[in-house]
Amino acid sequence: MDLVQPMSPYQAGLARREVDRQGCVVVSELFGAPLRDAVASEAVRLAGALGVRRDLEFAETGFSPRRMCNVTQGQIIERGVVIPRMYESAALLDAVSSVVGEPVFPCPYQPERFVITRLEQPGDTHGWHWDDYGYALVWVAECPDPADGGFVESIPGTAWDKQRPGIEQILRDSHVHRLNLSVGDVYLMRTDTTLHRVHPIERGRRTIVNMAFARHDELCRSVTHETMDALWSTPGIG
Ligand SMILES: O=C(O)CCC(=O)C(=O)O
Ligand SMILES: [Fe+2]
Repeated sequence: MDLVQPMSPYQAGLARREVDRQGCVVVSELFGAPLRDAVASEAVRLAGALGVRRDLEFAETGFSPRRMCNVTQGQIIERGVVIPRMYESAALLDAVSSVVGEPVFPCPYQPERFVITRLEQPGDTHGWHWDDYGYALVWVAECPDPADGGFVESIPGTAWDKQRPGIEQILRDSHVHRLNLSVGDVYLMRTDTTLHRVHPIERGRRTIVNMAFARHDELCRSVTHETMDALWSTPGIG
């Protein structure tokens, strides 16, 4: 079985237009259902076994809340098989590159390469933020019905000033796009210039794998990682 089923140039062009328009697009058709099931099962297993509860706010993102349980890249390498193998796949990099219309690369900062996040209590949310690198591919392993939250909200074409994030102002001035998701979906987001959050859940459980990819100019540029380092730090150490 091929791990990745590339899109035709026409489909990739449509998907790219969606990324330009709303910052993200569902690209589940790039992967067969057995592969998406395997990634989902591993994420659910690792979140259950290793997830660490977080309840944080960051000045760099206007004190938006992060209420969640998560699993680090190091833990996934140690105890996972499918997720690290997928991330290493050249076919995956090619598929993402063909959709976004530029080459993408494994994230130079290893801890940000792939992480698992679980929202599991009413009010849990991955609050408004930008990511440190250009693109994320997010695999949805568990997700409540959109009526119970857990959908993604996005504002593309926005820049992250870590000293003055100005999120309230952006929210006042912008149209907020909404991406409803179902179990088994995979979506792609332009994460460095899209302000985004996961709408708080009211019930149910939402578990995802986030795989991050860098743009060419991010490979040598110095990038700081304050929010990611704090959000996935080792309890008692970070
Ligand atoms: O949970 C999601 O769908 C998005 C997660 C996210 O934005 C992140 O991990 O940076
Ligand atoms: Fe993000």
